[in-house]
Amino acid sequence: MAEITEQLRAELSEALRQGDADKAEALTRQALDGGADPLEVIQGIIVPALTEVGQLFQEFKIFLPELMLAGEAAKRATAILEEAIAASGQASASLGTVVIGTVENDVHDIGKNIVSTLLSSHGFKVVDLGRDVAPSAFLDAALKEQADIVAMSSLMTTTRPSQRSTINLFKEVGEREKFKIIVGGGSVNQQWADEIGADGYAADAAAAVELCKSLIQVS
Ligand code: B12
Repeated sequence: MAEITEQLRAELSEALRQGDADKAEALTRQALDGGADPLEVIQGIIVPALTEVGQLFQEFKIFLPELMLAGEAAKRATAILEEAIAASGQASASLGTVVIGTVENDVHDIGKNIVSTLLSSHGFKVVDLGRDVAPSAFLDAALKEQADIVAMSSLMTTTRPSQRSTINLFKEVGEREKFKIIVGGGSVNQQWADEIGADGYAADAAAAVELCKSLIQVS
């Protein structure tokens, strides 16, 4: 994989911060054409740029319109990178089924989409329920799809309690032991995962793949 030039790195970061979706898309294509590793573009450029945007938003240095533009630019860029990841993935036998979604009342789906794509490209069957997914919808899908793993993303401290409610619902109906339940997203950490009785937590998409493999004992 080719190194991403400093100039391209700086220009793409700036396009994302500015919320210039056309430029972000063009620069992402340029990076891929130059042989960049799509995951490195995500982890090394897009995540840090969005973290910075989030920080500026929190400090009232930018406002919702700018946040939305940056989100849209990042979404366009990651869609291209996800395509590249999907195209490079080997279509092997399914390692297992993962039902994934962003929890109720939370519309952040950029990170969840990256996790979905990477799991698919590593041989998992992924059933992506989208965003704003109610606890009952996770349960219904897990049963219907005979999932091995249920994966919940949450980006806000205000929505992460929904991960707990979902796990509790699985318990209430006596279905908790059938599934491995994992959590992730910007508002989540290992401590939270332990507190709510999840089977695992991972900080990024590559770690999520390793976690899923370890949970269903694939080496
Ligand atoms: C882009 C963005 C938006 C976009 C989302 C676009 C989209 N389609 O996703 C828009 C503009 C819509 C948005 C809206 C809002 N946002 Co916003 N947003 C962000 C921002 C800047 C980036 C999020 C992101 O995409 N990061 C990049 C991805 C790649 O990272 P990630 O999601 O963490 O995913 C990685 C890992 O966590 C992991 N992962 C993710 N999911 C999972 C799942 C599993 C199972 C596993 C194992 C791993 C895993 O893998 C991923 C890849 O490595 C964050 C800032 C931040 N620091 O996160 C704020 C942020 C999340 N938003 C915030 C807020 C407040 C809002 C709004 C309420 C603003 C408003 N006043 O309306 C609304 C919420 C609307 C709603 N009901 O959900 C706050 C939340 C604060 C809190 N309470 O915790 C943040 C933290 C900004 C801040 N610092 O204040 N937002």
